[in-house]
Amino acid sequence: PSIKLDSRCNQMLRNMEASLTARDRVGIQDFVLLDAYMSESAFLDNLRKRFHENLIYTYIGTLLVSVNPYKELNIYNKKQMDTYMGVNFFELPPHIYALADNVFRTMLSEFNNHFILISGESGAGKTEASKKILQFYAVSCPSTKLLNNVRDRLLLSNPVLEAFGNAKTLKNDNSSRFGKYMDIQFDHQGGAVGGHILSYLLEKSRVVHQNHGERNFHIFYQLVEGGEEELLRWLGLERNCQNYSYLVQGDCAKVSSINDKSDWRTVRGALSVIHFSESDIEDLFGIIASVLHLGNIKFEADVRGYASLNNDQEMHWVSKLLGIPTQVLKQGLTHRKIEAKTEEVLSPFSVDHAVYARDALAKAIYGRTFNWLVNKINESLVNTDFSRKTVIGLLDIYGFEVFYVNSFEQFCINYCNEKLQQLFIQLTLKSEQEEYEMEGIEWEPVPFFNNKIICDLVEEKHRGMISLLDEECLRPGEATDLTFLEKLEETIGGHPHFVTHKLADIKTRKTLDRGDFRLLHYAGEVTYCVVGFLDKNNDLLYRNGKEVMRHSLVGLTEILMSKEPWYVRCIKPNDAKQPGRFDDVLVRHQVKYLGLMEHLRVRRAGFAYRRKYEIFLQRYKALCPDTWPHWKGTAAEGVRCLIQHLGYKPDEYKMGRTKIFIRHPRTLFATEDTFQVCKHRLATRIQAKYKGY
Ligand code: AD9
Ligand code: MG
Repeated sequence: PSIKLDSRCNQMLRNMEASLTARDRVGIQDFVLLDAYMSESAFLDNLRKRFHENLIYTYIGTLLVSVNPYKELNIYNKKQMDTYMGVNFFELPPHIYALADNVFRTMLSEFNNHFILISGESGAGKTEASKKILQFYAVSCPSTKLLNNVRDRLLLSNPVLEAFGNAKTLKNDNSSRFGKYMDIQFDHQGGAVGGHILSYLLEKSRVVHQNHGERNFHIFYQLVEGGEEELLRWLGLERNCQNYSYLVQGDCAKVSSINDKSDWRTVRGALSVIHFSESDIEDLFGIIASVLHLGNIKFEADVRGYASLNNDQEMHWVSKLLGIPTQVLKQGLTHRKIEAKTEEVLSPFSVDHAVYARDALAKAIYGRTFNWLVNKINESLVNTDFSRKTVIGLLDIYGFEVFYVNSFEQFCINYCNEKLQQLFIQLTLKSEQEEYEMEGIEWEPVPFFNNKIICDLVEEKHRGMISLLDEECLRPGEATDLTFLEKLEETIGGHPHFVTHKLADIKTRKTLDRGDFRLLHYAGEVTYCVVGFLDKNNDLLYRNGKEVMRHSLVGLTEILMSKEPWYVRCIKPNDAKQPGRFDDVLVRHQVKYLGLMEHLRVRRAGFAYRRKYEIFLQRYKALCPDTWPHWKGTAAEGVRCLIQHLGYKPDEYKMGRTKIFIRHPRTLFATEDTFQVCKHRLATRIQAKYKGY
């Protein structure tokens, strides 16, 4: 017998060793489950280990950390979706499908609204993550013919919006150049019945200018490369991107990772599915082509130095495609109309002015077309049935970015990210800790950097950068980009997160050019060149009314605050867009500014679940003979009685003033499983009882 025992012990030891080696190799799948206090280096080690094993997902509780693999992994297929459908969150390895499924089932059981906030810097994988979630719902939701129509339109809105709103940048070959918030609406059985998309701040300047190594929006190249012969003839286009000045400024019309021809076919097919008639499609590409023709219009100085035009061919196409008489177009591009008391006077443009007017027209046309496109998609997703629905919102905006030269566009994008970080902080680090305090739960506060100070610097009324910029825009003729910079210096020069050349040496020991300012964002330092700020802001003011940037973002924050949040934090492993490369310095920096360590600390010390006593008791009271069917005392006493009956151990939960706090999700899952069994038994018993009737 002792020999037997020995060999069994050896076997057990071998098993333990194997599992330890496996854990050593693949790391742990939920940071919260690590027993020891975790250092940043240990956090990084775990991420790196998993990354090299192609395990790109790791949890911090219910938050999903995703590291961009920069290669296709065989984990996004129907079989995987089936595996994750309806399974408890922590039973399987971390996956974006597990998160999507958990959100979906929580929505169904609690009948409330949710949103998934996907964040991370440019190229970290946000857009891919949002597409994976949408694909999961498309496959996992109940399907009928009607629902399938909605599903197809939801799915196909993606390639269309990406074609018109994404472009190759230095950071990402498919970079989102607009912010997108999408609501998917579900009926009470979980069928996807409709949707709605909000778009934010499209980077229109890209239509007329691209930095070296970058492209214009994909759709232009798709049309020129993939458009049918007949269509191109009708639009007056040649099949050569090099012929169009708006397409070649970045000197990289061809990108190896992009197939414009096949993308064209996808977009063309998708447009038909989302209710675009043939005439809509003709109009749409007529306008896109007109932008290309506009870009080729050149001006020469006449004898008096004013702009003159002699591009008859281009003018002909623009006026044909936009339906504007050539004369009117010509005049509009070379003259300004000044309204005097009784008459209109035409004042001629210089060549520079005319180029400016041409570009402004191209940007305006494209911007409006994009809005029209979003509206059309929304019309096709609208649900006219007024019965109550719940929604899952998906937020995928452009990520934080720093280029060699950063302008107004980066200022807007980075401010957007600053706001989202603030929302994350408010909902997780701040309110979570405040809730423990309010509920009287013993709590050691976890310190964190609150970026509210930077949000305020940008958006504060009267003193914030946006207010100051708006004010300068209201002094036409007098104000310039440089007077704006001076005003910033005067008003916020002393702010710890703002630096101009005067103070650069003292504050950061790095010099700055006269026309630059630097912001110390939560995610890092960015130096902005002030040139163009007034113009671009004017354009926003003109388009959507005053304070558009702050309004649209405040509106978004409100939309999100009313829903239950879930998080995907995307990490970019290297700057070279290469598979298998994990740059420690780069990842460490992201782990830091994304607040992942703080989140982990709050999560580890805190409680994964909390429920109001009344709700908890109502749902689970059938599991204890003393609370079923009616509990006479207070809800808190009822819950105490119930969990004692269920055998909760003292360190698994805490009783707050109004809520029960449960440390690990698995405790709640076990209770929920028992409840499901109990419900099933009850239903069977009732069925048996009434069988005879
Ligand atoms: V930006 O802020 O819009 O510039 P995103 O959206 O964060 O950025 P995106 O999702 O577009 O980045 O990912 C960039 C590229 O990384 C993709 O085009 C893919 O080539 C690659 N990627 C990202 N996620 C995955 C993935 N889960 N599997 C494989 C991926 N490749
Ligand atoms: Mg994106």
